[in-house]
Amino acid sequence: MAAPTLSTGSPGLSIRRAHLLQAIEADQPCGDAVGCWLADESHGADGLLAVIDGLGHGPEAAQAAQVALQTLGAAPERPLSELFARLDRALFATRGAAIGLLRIDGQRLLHAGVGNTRLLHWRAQGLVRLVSQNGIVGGGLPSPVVETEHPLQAGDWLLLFTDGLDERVRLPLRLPEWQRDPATLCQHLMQHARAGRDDAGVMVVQIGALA
Ligand SMILES: [Mn+2]
Repeated sequence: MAAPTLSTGSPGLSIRRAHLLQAIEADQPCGDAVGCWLADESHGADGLLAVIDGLGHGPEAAQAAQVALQTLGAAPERPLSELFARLDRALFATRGAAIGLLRIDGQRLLHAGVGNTRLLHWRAQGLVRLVSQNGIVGGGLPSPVVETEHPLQAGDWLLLFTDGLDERVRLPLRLPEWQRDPATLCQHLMQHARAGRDDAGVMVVQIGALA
């Protein structure tokens, strides 16, 4: 598990994040993956977040997830629709994947998702589910890939996870320990929302105000 990181230093929003991946078989690679590429690691929250579920599980799912990570990492600044086109081409030779992407751009949150990944925008007013389109990245995209825009502000959380976790998870309150250490929210979700026999992956992102 990676330690959460804190970025500060420019006008706008700050980001702290943590993630947790769990393969169903301890001796197998995990077919789920998450990625985060910030425009400037030391300044603010602007950047790209990804959650990836290589279809099925085991080495072939893990390979699809790694190809997706490499493809996103090569040009994370590109528009979400272009990233999905690149991903669909790159994953054609693999088993394919479900992928959800979030772009943080100032106080705008852009979302596009294809396949069965889950993205929750947790605000003071409650949980907002960002809906993905049906399809398999690498198996022909929906046309068009739909991008939606949402306001983002300090105090929001973003929860990105695969279908190894149940998106009906209830989060009635924010525990102080989650605010102190987002990794504890990853652990909570893994313990309380694990669903079925599948790999599971979750990344939590805490949006704050830059000092
Ligand atoms: Mn899955």
